[in-house]
Amino acid sequence: MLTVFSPDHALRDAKTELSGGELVAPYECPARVEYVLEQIRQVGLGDVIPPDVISLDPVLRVHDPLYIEFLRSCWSRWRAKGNRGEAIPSVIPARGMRQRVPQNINGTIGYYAMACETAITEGTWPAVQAGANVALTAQALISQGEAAAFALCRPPGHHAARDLYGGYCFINNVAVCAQAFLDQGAERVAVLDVDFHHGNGTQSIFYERPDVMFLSLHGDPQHAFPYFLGFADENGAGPGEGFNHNYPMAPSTAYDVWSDALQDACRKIEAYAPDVLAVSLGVDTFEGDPISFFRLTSDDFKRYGTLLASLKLPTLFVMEGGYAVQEIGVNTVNVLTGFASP
Ligand code: Q9C
Ligand code: ZN
Repeated sequence: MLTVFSPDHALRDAKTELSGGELVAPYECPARVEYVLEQIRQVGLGDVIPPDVISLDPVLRVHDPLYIEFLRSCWSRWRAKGNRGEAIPSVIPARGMRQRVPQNINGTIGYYAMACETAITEGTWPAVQAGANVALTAQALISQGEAAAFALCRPPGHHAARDLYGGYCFINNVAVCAQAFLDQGAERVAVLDVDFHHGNGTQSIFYERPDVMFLSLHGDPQHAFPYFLGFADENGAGPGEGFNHNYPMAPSTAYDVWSDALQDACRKIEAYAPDVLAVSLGVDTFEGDPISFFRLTSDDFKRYGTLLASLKLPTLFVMEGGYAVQEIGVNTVNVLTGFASP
C-alpha cells in the first residue's frame, strides 16, 4: 500500500493547548506522524510518496471560502493586534446571539471556532494546506485504480465543519476526498470514522445528502468530546435521511463490543454498495490513549484492519487522532497490514 506524506506537517507545532484551565503542551504534536512513518518503513508497508501541488478548488467544494480566508490570515491578524500568545478565542456566538462575522479578529476567531483548545499559530495554515494535498494525492491514487492508499495527514480533520475549526482540526481532509470522488464520477461514497471521537464535521457536511453515507464509532458524547453531536438518533435529514449512523459507546468499551458495532456498520456499508470507502483512521481508541476511554489493544487494530478488507472496496485511509505517541505507529500500521495482508 502506498503512503502519501509531507514533512510540511511539522510547520504546525503549537506550543499551547487549553486543557484543564491551563495552557499545556498540545497532544496533537509533530512526533505523532513521525512515529507512524518510522513504523511504515520498519514493516515495509510500501513506498512513501510526497503530495502533488493541488489548488484549493477541491477544498472549496466542502469549505466556506471566507472560512478558508480566515484560516490563511488569522495568525497575522492576531499578531497585528499585539497579542503575545497563540491565537485562541475568548468569546463564541452562543444561543440567542447573532451569527455574523465581526471585523475584529477576537470576534472572527470565536465565530469560526467549535472548541477553544486548538491554538492557531504561525505555521498552521501551510501545514494544513499540505495536509489537504496529502489527502487529495492519496485520493487520486484510488481514483486511478489503486486498491488502497494511506494519507498520513497532520493535523487531523474530522472535527472541522464547513466553516468551523477545533478539536485539533482545520480542513476536513476526509470530507474533501469524499467530495472529490463524487466530482470524479463516483455515485456513492461511504465514510467510516473509527477515531475515538465523533466526526462531527464530516457528519454535518453530508447530513442532508444521500451520496455520502457517514458512519461513526465513538465515545458517547454524554461523556466525551465533542459533547454536542454524535448521538444514536442522528440519522440524517431531508434527502440524507437514513444515510448517517452513529455508534456512541460507553467508557471502558473493549474490542468485543466495539467490533460488534463495526460489523453492524460494515453490513450497512454493504447494503449501501458504495463505489469507494474512505476511513477516518484515528487510533485514539487504544487502551493507553491519554485523552480517551476505550480499551482496544494493539492486536485489535490488526483484527479490524482484516475485517475492513472483507468489504472488498477501494479504500482510502486518512489519518485522524491518536495521542499515545509511543504506540501510534504500531497501532496505525497494524490496521493497514491487517487490511493489506489479512
Ligand atoms: N484536555 C481528534 O482526535 N479535547 N481530536 C481534548 C484534552 C479535544 C480530539 C481534551 C479532543 C480533540 C482528531
Ligand atoms: Zn479523536
